[in-house]
Amino acid sequence: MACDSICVLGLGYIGLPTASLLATKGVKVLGVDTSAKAVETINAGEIHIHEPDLDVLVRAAVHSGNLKAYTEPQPADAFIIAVPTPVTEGHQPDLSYVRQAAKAIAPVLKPGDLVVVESTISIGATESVCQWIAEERPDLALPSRDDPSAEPAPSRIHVAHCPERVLPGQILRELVDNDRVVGGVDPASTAEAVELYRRFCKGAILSTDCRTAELCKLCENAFRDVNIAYANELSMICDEFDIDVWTLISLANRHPRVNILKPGPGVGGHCIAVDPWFIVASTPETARLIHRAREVNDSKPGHVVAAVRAKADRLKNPIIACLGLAFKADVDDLRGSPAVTIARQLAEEKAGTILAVEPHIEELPEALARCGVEKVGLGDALHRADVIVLLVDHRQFTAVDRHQYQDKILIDTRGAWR
Ligand code: SAJ
Repeated sequence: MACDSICVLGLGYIGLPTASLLATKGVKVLGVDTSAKAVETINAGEIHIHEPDLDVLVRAAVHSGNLKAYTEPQPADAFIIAVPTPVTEGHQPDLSYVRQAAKAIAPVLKPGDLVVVESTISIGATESVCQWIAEERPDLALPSRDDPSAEPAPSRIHVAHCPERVLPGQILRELVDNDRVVGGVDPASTAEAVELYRRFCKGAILSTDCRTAELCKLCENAFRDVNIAYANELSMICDEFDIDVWTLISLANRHPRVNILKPGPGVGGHCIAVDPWFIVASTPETARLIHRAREVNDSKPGHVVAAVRAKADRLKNPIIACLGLAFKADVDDLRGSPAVTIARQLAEEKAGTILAVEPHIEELPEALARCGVEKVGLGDALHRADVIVLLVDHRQFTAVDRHQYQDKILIDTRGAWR
């Protein structure tokens, strides 16, 4: 494929690193984001999100002249859609951003172009992208899964799914090193997309069809969710019998075929706690285990709140310090964080004076500030609190010597102070 220019839609945690990486490989990249502020920041060679080393990469990409950001899609040879796909309150996939992106690129598409969806999507959604484009551009021939051997028409475009798989905090390394799964709507689309990813991926590029690629991404995150649910359920069983779950798991994991994950305050972020719902929404009767695992993990913050209250309620005017608000260690991302849910619930239930320590953010989220949570530094929290709840294993917290705080009640939801 003669792919001289790539338009990346959505310059967030996936789109911006991908766009910058491609630009530093000499490809002309046209980044698109609906946020004018993000576009302005990127064009100044700066970043609007936090990810290790991303600032250096973006600066290099912009200064090379190969990356420029816009608020509207630009003509290119290939299009990568990396926009959010949240779930609604009722746990239904919300593909509206993907639909908007597909409709937005339709006017600038030309025969021979490639469209790749990297966003996590429901089974069948890559084919929906074809349909959304066809509605805008009846002059273009779209690939068909039902007729893969159809003769390529001169007006044909290619459409594929290549789900992103990178771990926040390690995005730049994983973007290059991870294996990628590429599923085209037809074999020609798969082949075109494989070529594109070969340009910057060192990992294997694995070809399949679009539906398999869609479910592959979903089942990876659901696998993780189910396994974390198992660990979380065990932790709740252990609490009933006064058994230390960390000791239990470390013993069980000495079995050659057992590898239990870590319990925690719940599962957060915008991937593992979200993607299993895509499977449940498509197959509500069949995806029973996946559904139940989601419920188990979602119940864990409430269990932690009850455990904190069981101790704090015995004290008069207790001061409770919540260490960490991010969804996992050493990131600044508070999206879907169980730690935020716990701090908020403790404050709303008036369990005591609630202090929160989060070294990665400047200001408390509005929802926490509104219910009276106080943001303090680590030293202040450790000094003032009667109850210290470790919610995130940020390196600043795991370095704390718990033996210095024997006179306080310590609740370690991450097993970091063992
Ligand atoms: N967690 C536990 N116990 C564990 C592991 C994780 O409680 O043993 C919790 C974390 O604290 C966090 C949540 O699970 O709240 C998710 O964290 P994570 O680090 O496991 O995963 P994410 O959400 O940051 O990234 C995942 C990755 N998927 C898999 O590992 C299968 C990543 O590769 C995906 O690209 C990403 O989702 C995504 O974008 O879908």
